[in-house]
Amino acid sequence: MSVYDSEELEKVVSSFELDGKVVSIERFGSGHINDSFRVVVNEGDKSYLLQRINHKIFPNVDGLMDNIDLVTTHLKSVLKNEVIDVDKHTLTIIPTKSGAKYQKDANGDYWRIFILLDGTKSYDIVETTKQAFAGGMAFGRFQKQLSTLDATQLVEILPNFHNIDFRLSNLRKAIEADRVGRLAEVGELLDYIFEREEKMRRILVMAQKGELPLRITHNDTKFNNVLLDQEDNVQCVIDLDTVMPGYVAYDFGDAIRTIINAAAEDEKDLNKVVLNIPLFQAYTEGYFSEAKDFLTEKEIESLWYGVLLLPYMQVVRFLTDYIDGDVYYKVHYTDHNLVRTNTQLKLVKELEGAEAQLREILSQSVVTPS
Ligand code: GN1
Ligand code: MG
Repeated sequence: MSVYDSEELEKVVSSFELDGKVVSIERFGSGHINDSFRVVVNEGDKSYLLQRINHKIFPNVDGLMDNIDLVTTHLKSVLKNEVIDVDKHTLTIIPTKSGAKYQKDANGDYWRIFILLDGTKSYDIVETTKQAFAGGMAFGRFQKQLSTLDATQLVEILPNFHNIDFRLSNLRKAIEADRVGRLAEVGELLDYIFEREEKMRRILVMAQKGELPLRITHNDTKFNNVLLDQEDNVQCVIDLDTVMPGYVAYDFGDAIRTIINAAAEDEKDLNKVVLNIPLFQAYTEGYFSEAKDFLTEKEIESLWYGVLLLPYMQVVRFLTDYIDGDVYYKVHYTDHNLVRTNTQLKLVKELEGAEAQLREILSQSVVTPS
């Protein structure tokens, strides 16, 4: 993780248009990609979220910020008919003093600031069915609100992001190169992954047949990317870096991956990686309460494939990064990516074991009004 001294950070912050004098700047959040800081000012009722954009991963910073601007402007225009304080329900970009959406510093790093929504809660592990239901509503509503934005205006900021063929091809390249000599440790995992290759291509196959509409999706629907208010009602969807055209099943599956797992994404004790099925049901009901009207039958059919695919895709991605020598995700200890791989793999196995039960809940939730 990069280290910054406070002078550097203050200098960066001073190029933005903030309401008040900066009192403190502290590390914030648990993202694997960008570096985040909370900036507190001495006036007004706002704090700010300062982020260093990881431009190795997002080389098109202009496209990235233009996407977020388009999306948040659209969401605000929809929200203004529904809520009083629009800025509490979607991200707000704070421009620099010269009116830009980000600031480049002398080291070539890119920085941006959003309003930080104080008084909200986010969860790495979901605790109650109320939270899970709210998460389902949040992402269902997000997709619904963006269904009226022209998808061709958005840049495909990370091409092939959820394309499993692309992810498996990257894994094969990593295996071939074996850059840091870790391949010997991962043999059995590879058998497991490649045995499931065809099964995990179902969404791609449906899409290739023209059965799935391309919509604007979030593409990083981890549960901690939903902010809930103090009473655990939906407040705001955050982390809009990967918003781009995609299939709804990807968002559904990635959310379920974090909701249904009773343990953390990187839990070392695999006995703790078990399914919390009531949370699955609650999320699904929350999601359908918002999304039922616009989803097609084929999209509804694809949701289950997303549930299996997204944890599997994380297995492939974490393992690729482990073999490559940890060049993509932040890691907090040597084997972190391997631990993440094993945790997600255990989750895929659990999901496969509960397939009949989970699919039954899915089809019940779509017909039951919530
Ligand atoms: C990364 O930004 P963050 O940490 O929420 C990753 C996601 C993964 C996630 C796994 C741009 O998200 O795709 O699902 O880690 N983001 C990118 O926790 O690769
Ligand atoms: Mg992210």
